[in-house]
Amino acid sequence: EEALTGYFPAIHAHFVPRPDDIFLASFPKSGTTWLKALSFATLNRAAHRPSDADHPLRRRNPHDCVRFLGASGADEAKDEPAAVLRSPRVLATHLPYSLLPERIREGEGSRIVYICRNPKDVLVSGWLFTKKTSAMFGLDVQSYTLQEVFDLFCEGRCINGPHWQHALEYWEESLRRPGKVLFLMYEEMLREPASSLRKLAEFMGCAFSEEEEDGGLVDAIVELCSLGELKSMDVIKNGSNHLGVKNETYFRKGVIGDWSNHLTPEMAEKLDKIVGDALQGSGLDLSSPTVSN
Ligand code: PAP
Repeated sequence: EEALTGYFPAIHAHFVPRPDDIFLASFPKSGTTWLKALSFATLNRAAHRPSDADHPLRRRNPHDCVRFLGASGADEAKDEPAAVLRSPRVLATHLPYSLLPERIREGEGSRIVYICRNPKDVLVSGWLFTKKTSAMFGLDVQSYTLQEVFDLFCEGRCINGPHWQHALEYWEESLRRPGKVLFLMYEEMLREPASSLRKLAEFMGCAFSEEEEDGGLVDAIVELCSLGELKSMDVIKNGSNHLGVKNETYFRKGVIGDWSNHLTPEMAEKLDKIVGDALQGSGLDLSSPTVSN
């Protein structure tokens, strides 16, 4: 814990959890932006109807509606301390479960929504994102090859890696404490967005009422948060975040299996084997993109 306090000073030293906090947890490039948009729109639907012309999601990147706590993003000790946010707070993290402060994991603990995605698509999405953002800052991207990124990813040498260990920790916790940890699959959400959103709302303690269902609210939120809709907004097309990264970089194709346009069959086979071996017996299967939970 002492070493971690030095490494992630904000989240470990300053953060005081509240019983009604909701954490959105993910390995980078697994659908974080989408999950942020969906949970924000759902929790704030009384104040902001999805049809509102000035809905915050029409004016801001979802990343600016739900902030990261800890390793990446605002420094809890300096700017925008989470303490000023109204309850229930929604905060996001890319940290592995085992590196979350004990205050979040132990006792009553906070509610955590984890979004998981097929690692081959995660890898390719991350490689393309890093190339694009590096080019924005004038860095040489020619030498940043997929082969090199692939080799490092397979060794688990990447931010928050290894991917499968990240997923497994949250998966096991979701089995142990299903009321506290919800495990969602990006691929399942793409296939069944409305039922996934209902599950998310219920878990967050704000299930949709019959009246809301009849009024088409679920579909309206799904539509507002869809890749196409968010991508078409001015703030996404023309804006940048506090790091100077263009908002549009967070929205690319958003499909299942784009890895096949980049990875060779041999690469896919190698990564599938590593992931399959690591997850054997866990009940979590990331080779096929579907999971029953
Ligand atoms: P982050 O870790 O930097 O926040 P994250 O949002 O987790 O990134 O992942 C980005 C991926 O989610 C991109 O996938 P792709 O590169 O394979 O296309 C992005 O396109 C996708 N994405 C972003 N917003 C949405 C959305 N509203 N619906 C579906 N997918 C989305």
